[in-house]
Parts: sequence; C-alpha cells; structure tokens
Amino acid sequence: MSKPLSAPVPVSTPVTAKDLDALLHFYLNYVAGIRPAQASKHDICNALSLAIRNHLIDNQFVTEDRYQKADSKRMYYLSMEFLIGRLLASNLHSLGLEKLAQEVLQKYGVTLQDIEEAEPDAALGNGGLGRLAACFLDSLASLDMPGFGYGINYEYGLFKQHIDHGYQRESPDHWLHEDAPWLIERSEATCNVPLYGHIDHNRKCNNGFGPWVDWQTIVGVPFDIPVVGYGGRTVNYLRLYSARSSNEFDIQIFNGGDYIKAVEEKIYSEKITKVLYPSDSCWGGKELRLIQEYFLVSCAIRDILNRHLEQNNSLDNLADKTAIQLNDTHPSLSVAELMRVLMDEYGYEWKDAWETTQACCAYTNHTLLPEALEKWPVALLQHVLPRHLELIYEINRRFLMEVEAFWPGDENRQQILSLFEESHEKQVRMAHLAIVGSHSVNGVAALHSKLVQTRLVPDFFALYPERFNNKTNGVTPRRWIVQSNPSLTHLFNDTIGTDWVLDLSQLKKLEQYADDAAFQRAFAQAKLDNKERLAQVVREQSGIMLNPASMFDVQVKRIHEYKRQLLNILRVIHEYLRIVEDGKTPEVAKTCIFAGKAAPGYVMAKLIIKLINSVAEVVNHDPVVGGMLKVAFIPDYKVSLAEKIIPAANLSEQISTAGTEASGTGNMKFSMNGALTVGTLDGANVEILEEVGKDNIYIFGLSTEEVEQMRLQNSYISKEYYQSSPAIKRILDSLVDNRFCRGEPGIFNPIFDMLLDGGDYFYHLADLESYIAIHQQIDEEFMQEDLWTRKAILNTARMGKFSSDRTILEYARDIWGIQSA
Ligand code: 26V
Repeated sequence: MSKPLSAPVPVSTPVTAKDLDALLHFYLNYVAGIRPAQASKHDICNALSLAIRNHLIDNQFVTEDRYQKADSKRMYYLSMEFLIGRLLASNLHSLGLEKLAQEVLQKYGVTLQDIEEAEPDAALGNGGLGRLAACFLDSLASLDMPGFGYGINYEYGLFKQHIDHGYQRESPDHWLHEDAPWLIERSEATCNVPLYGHIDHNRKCNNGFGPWVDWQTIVGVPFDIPVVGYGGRTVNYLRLYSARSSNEFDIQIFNGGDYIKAVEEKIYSEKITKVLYPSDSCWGGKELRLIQEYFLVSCAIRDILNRHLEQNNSLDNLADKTAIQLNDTHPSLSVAELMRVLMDEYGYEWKDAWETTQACCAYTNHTLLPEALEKWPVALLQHVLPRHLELIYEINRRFLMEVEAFWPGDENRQQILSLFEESHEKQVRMAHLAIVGSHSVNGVAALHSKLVQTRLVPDFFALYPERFNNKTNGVTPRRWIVQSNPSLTHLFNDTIGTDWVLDLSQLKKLEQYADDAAFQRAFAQAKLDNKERLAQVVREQSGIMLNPASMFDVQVKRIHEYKRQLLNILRVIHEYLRIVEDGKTPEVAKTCIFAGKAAPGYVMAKLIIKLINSVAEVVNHDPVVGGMLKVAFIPDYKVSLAEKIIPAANLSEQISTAGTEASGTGNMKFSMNGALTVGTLDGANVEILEEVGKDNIYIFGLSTEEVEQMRLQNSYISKEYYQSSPAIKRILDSLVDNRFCRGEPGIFNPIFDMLLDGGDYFYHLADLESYIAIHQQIDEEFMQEDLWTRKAILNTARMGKFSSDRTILEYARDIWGIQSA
C-alpha cells in the first residue's frame, strides 16, 4: 500500500500532457525512488495511477459537497465481495484522459495498453455476486447517485489457478504485496470492533439487558478506492477495512510483561482480513469467516452512524437518510448490530430501534442452493458475539408472536419460520434474520424471485407479501462493452452515436442495420478482430493455440455441478466420438473454450476440470479430427481475462439445471457482445429470451417445473437414459474405458458413478440428448454466415434491459429512495 506523499506535487489534477508528464516523473522519481528511464511497466502503471488518483480525489470532494448541499439520502452497499478487477483503464476512460496518457507514455517507449496490462486484478470476490457489486458501484457513480460500497480489504484475493497435468493447483494471490495505488488510507476513520466476552446477568442496564463485558477489541482501518462515474462528474468510494490489533489491548499485555503473548494477539487480529474465503460446495461454519462478517458489519455500521451524525443532530431521522443493502446474508448481522448500537449505545427503546433497523435494511438473495444458505451454530455465536445472540433470541421471540397472531396455534409454522433451527446442533438461519430485519427482500431475476417466494421461503411470503420484489441483474456497459470491446464500440459510435453508453436501450437503433450487408460485414469483422486478440493472449499466456476461423463456443464461470460444465464436456465427447467412431466429417470447425476456478475443497468440480483437460489432450492430438474440433481450458479465469474472452465468443453456454442459477450475469455480457446463447430456461436466460426473441437464442432442456415435478415424484432415474440411449451409453462408457485417463486408470470413475449411481442430482442425462440436438441446429446455422451475423446483431441491439444502470434505477426507486444529485 503506497501512501501518497504529503509534499507538494507539481499540479494536482493533470489536464495537459505537460502536467501529466510532470506528475509521472514526480511519482517515479520521488515517490518510488526510481530513475524514470529505468522504470518498469509496473512502476509506470503505479505512477500513472497515482497521477490519475489526484484527479479523482479532487472530484470526490466536489461530489461530497454536492451531496451535502442536497442533504441527500445515502445508500451503503455491504458486501463481503467486490470483484473490481483492474482500474487504470476504466478510470482513464471515465475521465476522458486516455489520449493524454497515450501521448505521454510515448516518451517511455511503451503503449498505454502495455501499462494497463501490468496492473494486477483486484480479485476480492469469487464470482457473480462480487462482480455484480462492482458493476453496481459503476452505475451508481455514473448515475450521480450517493451510493457507496463497504467491504473487506483482503490481503489475499481469490487464489490463482494453475493447471498441472490437467489438475487445478492453487497458489496465493498476494495482491496487496504489490503497491496498491488506488487505496487511500483513512486512519482518521478507524473504528473498534468488540468480540468475545460475556453478558453480566447480575447487572441490568436501562434497556433491561445485562451489559456485555470483557470483550476484546480489534481495530478496523478503512482504505478508500475512489469510484468514478462515466464522464468523471461523480466520484463515490468503495471503503475496504483492514484489521489491526488494538493498541490499548497490546499495551495492557506489554505492561504485564508478556511480550510474546502481545505479539501473538497482534498476529491473531491481523489474520482476520488476510484472506477471502473461496465459496465452497458447502458452508464450513468457520469461526474466522463469522468474525470477518461481523468485522465488516461492525465497521460499516459505525461509519454510517458517524457520517449521519456529522450532518444531523441525532439518529432519530437515520432511516430517512440511510439505506443499507445486504448483499446476500453475509452481512446480515447488520440487523443485530444496528439494534445493539441504537439500544446499548444510544439508549433507544426496542420499538424505535426496530423500526429504524427495518426501515434502513434491505436484503438481496443470490442463491437457492440449500448448501449455500448460511447458518451459524448458536454455540459459536454465544462464544464470539454473546450480545448479538441475545438480541437475535429477542428478535425471534417477538417475531414468533407475530407468527402466532397470523397462524394461531400452528406450531409447524413456528418451526419453519423460526430464526433458529433445532437440528443436531442448534443454528441461526441467517436468511431468516435478514428477512425479518429488512423492509425489502429481492431476488436477482424474475424466475429466481418467484422461486424465492414459492420455494425458498413461502411462509415468509405469505406473512409479508409486500416485502418481496424482483430486481433483475444487469452489468455495466462501460466495462463490458466500451472497455472490453473497442472494435464493436467504434462501430456502434459510428452508426448510432455515443448516447448508448449511458442509455443502453439506445442499442435498439441497431436493429435497422441487422440486414444491412455493410454493417453485417463490419460487425463480423469486429468479432474476428476479437477472436484474433484472444488467440494471441492465450498463446502468449498459456501456449494454447486457438484457430480464429473456427466457432468459439465458450463456457466461462465458476466450476460447479449445477452450472453443468460436465454436460458441455459430455457433449464434446459425443461430437468427438461421432468423428472418430462413426466417421462423420464435421461441417463446422469448432473450438470449445472453458475457463473457471473450482473451490479448493470441491473434489467433484476439480475432477471436472481434469476431465476437460484430459478430453482436450486426446481430441486436440487426434489426427482423425484434423483440427476440426478443439478443446481449450484457459487457466486462471478472472475479470481481466473475461474482458478478452467474452467479446471473442460466437456461442455462449448458459446451461445450468433449470431452477438453480439465480440469474447469471455472464449470459448478459456475452449477448451484448454479439454471441448467441445456448441455454436452459434458468435465471436471467428467461428474460434474455423475452428480449431477443425465440429465433435468436437456442433454448433446450427441462423447465423448472419439470425438474421440480421429477424431484417430487422421484421419477428421474439416470440409469434409464444410459440404458435406452446408445449415444449416452457410449459417452459415459468412454469415461471409464480409459480413453481419456491415460496413465491414470479409473480416475473418472467417480463421475461415472455420480451420474449413474449417485442419482445425478443436476439432471445431466435428462438434458443431454436435447443439448446434443440443439448443437446440431447451432452448427447448421453457424454455417449460414449472414443468418448468424443477423442474429448476433439482434442480440446486441435488444440487450438494453441488462444494463446495471436500469437495475440501479429500480433499486433506487423501489427500495432505497435515493436520487441523483
Ligand atoms: C457462498 C459461500 C460459502 C462459503 C464461504 C464463501 C461463500 C461466498 C459466496 C457464497 C454464495 C454466493 C452466491 C452467488 O454468488 N450467487 C450468484 O449471484 C449472482 C449475482 O446475483 C448471480 O448472477 C448468480 O446466478 C448467482 O449464482
């Protein structure tokens, strides 16, 4: 973390090439202590970022003055993950400083692109949930809205992935080791986080509870990343907290003479923000993760209240001026923390504290998978946060009285709805806490929101129907078109002007060019440029050769059984066997591209990666295939890689089992960039179908209702598909006949067994035949170039709905009550 120098700099805000040049020189020479002539790309990247940062800081002050003058209501987005990726390119673009930077860098003999590529990704998230948070921050700032991110300043982001003999290997991503020029330390806003201790039941405070005593303190130090909106007018911030040990605490022990213990305590405290937890196939119940969540909540609530009190006399009007959005249940301790602070520290009565808490908080659900729903053991909460547990008991007691009034004498309902689950180990259901403590509960796509209401928590929906709503996800067109796809951006700008960047519905105007031969040619050329660019990157980074003339058929996302990368590779095996065993000559040359990380403890997901790599090894070297079918697993998927892969895709694979993918946002990015989707009726695919029309998307497979019916009736028997379909039998047998497991006999048996004897929980075999069939149709249509390009153009033109600007406007209107200022 580099601290900005307090000595005067030549000019604060670079507006001419001369200014920028002087600043760059200053940061290289006097801050980094490097002769500019000897600076590496990394050094230049840092210096340039620091120079640009001055601009952001100036604009941030102006923005804050504007919000204060307007006495704006503010929204705080609490999230354990912000997957922001690289910032130099997007910040330069938002400020309109790209040309200037290019000009100045000539002197250093490097291009702006070289320098942008030297920036490490900030990988402070696992996947969709964290990337959504980053897109939302971009939209909030671009819409001039007072919305701010609160998260954790992990020292290690999501692990780096290497592929070793086809197996995933993980290594740490120590991104903060390198200088982090975008982080601005705000030590003046440091806060104390209490942990452990106990309740003294022998005493009573004014609020009727015994005091929480003997707690230990961890210190939260905030670091701000400026978030600039498109055009540069608004600069909000993302505030990330690092944990430090408390000085008082250390001094006490030091004075006691126990030096080693003091150092141990310090190490323990700092451990809290060391590492991002990879989302696993199931919850671990890990104490450190609970402490991380509380650490974020405690720091954020403290900061929010302090900010409020800087502008207001009391907390009485907190809810008029504050919205707190809980990104999934991870920050849902906010409900208990806000109650605690309002009552224990500010003396509010339960009723007023509760009204304020509910009016401030709102909760977004991002998953229906039972294993991903957070539950914390009561014993653990009792140990770490005794006061919060006591408050949760009281919240539950009062809530169950409401349930009793609504459904008198219905003990079953009480059990279903209770915040506590009485299993072998008593647990708190964090989703229930979030729902009870919020005025709004939303899902992230129309289908998902409906399933939240009908399947996940139907009794809560019956009790509080007005609380539930949908906010279909979106993505920022600034990063996902303008920045990642310059070729297409130029074509759009030349054809319909530039207004679409802040109003994506304008892309509709492209529809009239769908049949225009010149436009089609230019559109197809942009796609080819992107494919060549990707081929070059992949060749340089991992030595894999891609043929840009082939169809790029792409599935990139976290590796998970429900996302069904396995279905995809089974289909690839089928196409391979058709060539080598049935003598079929493929009509379309195809490259099947995969990328994504598996959680380190998720054995099946890691085996699927190995299978993909093993199939690649065989298919890519089989002379009979003659290069007509290729498989490529691109290692270390991350935001900056997505920016290169997505614009290069012809076909986007969105093939989760219906009813399992809450929304998906990759699906939106692909379609905007002119890829056609092959997908199930799941998540936001349903709405993409509505927008682009059934002729411009390839839908296959079981519907949510069909899957549900089959589950209820226990009528899905995967073995029957194996026995009745020769094609399926042949594919599955190839997993165990050592065709793909050279040198490691039997390694894929667990996949074979899971599919046939393990019940195939995600219904791979039920959808395999229709998936194979639709790929046949896709191949035929891909050969008709004009037809394909027309469909691709219509995809792009009709994706206006999926801008995160639209999503944020809906949240602002329906949930937060915030306005542009
Ligand atoms: C679970 C866990 C469990 C272990 C500890 C770390 C951790 C972190 C996250 C999660 C659950 C993540 C849920 C999630 O990422 N949902 C995704 O949200 C996207 C944005 O709404 C949505 O597009 C995806 O469909 C959905 O899977």
